[in-house]
Parts: sequence; structure tokens; C-alpha cells
Amino acid sequence: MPSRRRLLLAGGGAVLLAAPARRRALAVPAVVEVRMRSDPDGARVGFDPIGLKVAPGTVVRWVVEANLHTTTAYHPANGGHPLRIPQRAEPWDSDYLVEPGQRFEVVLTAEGVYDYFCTPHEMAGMVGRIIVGRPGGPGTRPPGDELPPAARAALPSIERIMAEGSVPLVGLNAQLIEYQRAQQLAYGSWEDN
Ligand SMILES: [Cu+2]
Repeated sequence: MPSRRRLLLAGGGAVLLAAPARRRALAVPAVVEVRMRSDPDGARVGFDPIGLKVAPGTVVRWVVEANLHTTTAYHPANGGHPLRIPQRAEPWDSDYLVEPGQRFEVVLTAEGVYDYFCTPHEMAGMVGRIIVGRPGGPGTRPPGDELPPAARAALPSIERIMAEGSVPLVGLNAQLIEYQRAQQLAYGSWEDN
């Protein structure tokens, strides 16, 4: 059972064996949700909250509210984008999420700043920033020309995220309420690819 042995060793075997239920319960990872939002026209889109501070080991779950989106780490593996997540972190790319309620999760363990974007909406400034533990890594550098101007403008500052913990998306709420009232959650006519 090599996998079980590795697990025990990784966790410090004696501790895991000696303190079963309670310790396991405490180790259940926290989950935070980021909604992927859009107004009915697709003219205003965004991750909400756009800025988040989480503890190492947190599960981040993106959920589609309207329109179609991706959550994609700023990383050279993702279409040659600049590296703006910690060097030790694994890049992620959800691919297209197209149905309301569709979700994608990652577990973020390495401390530092994680910047990410939505593939079809990066030019429109649909980006987000998550700080795991303490800020560090390439995401702490001010973004330059390698990011579209709207993306640069949208990223909340590290200072604000550290101070507020969660930075909400602004500018969509009133339209979204109207949108949801009209029961138009399925959004199949995005044409700007
Ligand atoms: Cu999007």
C-alpha cells in the first residue's frame, strides 16, 4: 500500500494515527466561492469577489452565474501568458464553463499572489486576484504591457485585499437583479470571440 504509507508519512504518521476524528474534522479545507458574472448584454463581466485573501489549503470554487467564462491562471502554460502566480504553484485552466451553476475548483497551497483571467473576457478586464497567506511571487510586481489595459486597471491592489479580505465586484448588481428576474440565466449568444 505505497499510497497509504506516503499519506501517513506526509502527514506525520504518529499524529494522524493518534488523533483520528477530531483532527480530521479540523483539517476539512475551507471553501470560498467566486461567482462569474455578466450583465444581459455581456458588456459588463467579472469575477465576484474580484479580490480575495485566503489561508493556505483553501479550496477556491468558481461558479458561473451568467454568460460563459473560464478561470485561467496567469502562467506561460496558459497561452503564453505572463507568470503571475507563485513559482511553486500549479497553473490551472478551467476551459469554458457555459451553464449557470457550472463550477471549477482548485486548492491553493503555496503562499503568494495569484492573478487569473477569463479567456474570452480578459480584454474586457475580467481578471481576479487571490492572495494565499502572505503576498509574494511574481504577482506582486505591477503588471505592465503584458496585460491588457482593462485587466491592469481592474486588478485590486495587494494592500486593499490584505486590508479588506474580500473585494467585491462593482457595477453589476442592479442589472443582474433585473436580469435574473427575467429568468434569462442561460446565455447562449456570446459572439465576440
Ligand atoms: Cu468571462
